[in-house]
Amino acid sequence: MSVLPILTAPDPILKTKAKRVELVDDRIRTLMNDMLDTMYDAPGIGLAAPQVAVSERVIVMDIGRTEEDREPLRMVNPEIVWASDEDNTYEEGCLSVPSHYSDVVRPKSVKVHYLDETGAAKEVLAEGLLATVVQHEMDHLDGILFIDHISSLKRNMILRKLLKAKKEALES
Ligand code: GNR
Ligand code: NI
Repeated sequence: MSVLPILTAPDPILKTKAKRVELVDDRIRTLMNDMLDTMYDAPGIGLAAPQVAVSERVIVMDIGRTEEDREPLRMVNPEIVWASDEDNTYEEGCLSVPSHYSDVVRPKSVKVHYLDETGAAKEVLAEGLLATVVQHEMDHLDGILFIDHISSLKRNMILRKLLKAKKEALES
């Protein structure tokens, strides 16, 4: 049970392609549980390991609406094996891009292959909000943020503001 610090952009770790996990062991299971603690604390509906400074292909999600019916999803080495032709637009945010939101267009549904916390191979058809979130989290594993899907004008404006906020936090 640990809430970990969340990196914010700009940060080189958030731009780095994460490494595949070779073995789903206690270290990975502890990482996933700490990521869930961090995600619920934030609060957020998804979190990727690079956001907590671990450059490995691990993501967690929970799109449950209440604290009572939590349904955590833990995925290791996720891969999209099918994506719908139909797209969907969703206003995205990111714990690593605090206070900024933008419409992002992505496939409406995706089939994702992954390893669960026991190392077993699984497949899930993600639709609706889960489709958006799983693609957002998988982007993090490739060093991609939602702002990389919007216009460079808007992206650079957001990055300038985040950098300024970081500098001011250092000075104070
Ligand atoms: O908590 C989050 N909400 C969210 C809303 C719309 C699209 C994607 C997300 S994921 C985000 C948490 C996060 O930054 N995960 O990487
Ligand atoms: Ni994010």
